[in-house]
Amino acid sequence: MSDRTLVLLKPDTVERKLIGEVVSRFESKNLDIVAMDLRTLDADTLARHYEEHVGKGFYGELVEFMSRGPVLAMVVEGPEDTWQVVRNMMGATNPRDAAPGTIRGDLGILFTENLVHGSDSLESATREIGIFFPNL
Ligand code: RTP
Ligand code: MG
Repeated sequence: MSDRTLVLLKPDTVERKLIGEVVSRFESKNLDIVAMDLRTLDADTLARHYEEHVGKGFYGELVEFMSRGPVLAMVVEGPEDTWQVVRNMMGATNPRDAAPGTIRGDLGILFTENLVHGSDSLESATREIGIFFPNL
């Protein structure tokens, strides 16, 4: 059974012209990209997407960063546990702690500017795909 997860290439990835580099990693892993959209996120969309973080100390900084330019939203599909496969490829939240070979470990340094988002469970994937691609 194939299953899907939501990936966002964050504004730093777009600004640094790393879209090709990051998309290439997912393609090399033999994951399918089944939807893709470049868009600038507003505060309402971010509050829905990051609902578990609304009100936390870092939330303001997170919204400022995530809305400062376009993100590339994608739905990525694989044979099983795709959200886990993608999270493993992303590496730890703080790029400083992320292992070499991961997207964050190879490409990032700063905590907030960590290049990618991937859903953290099957339930999150379903919920987040509904926010970004309601017609899928
Ligand atoms: P994401 O949701 O963006 O894929 O990242 P994640 O699951 O690895 O990490 P999460 O805990 O969901 O945090 C969301 C984003 O908020 C920023 N953050 N800052 N200063 C802090 O303590 C802090 N904690 C989280 C990061 O940019 C993280 O990606
Ligand atoms: Mg998260």
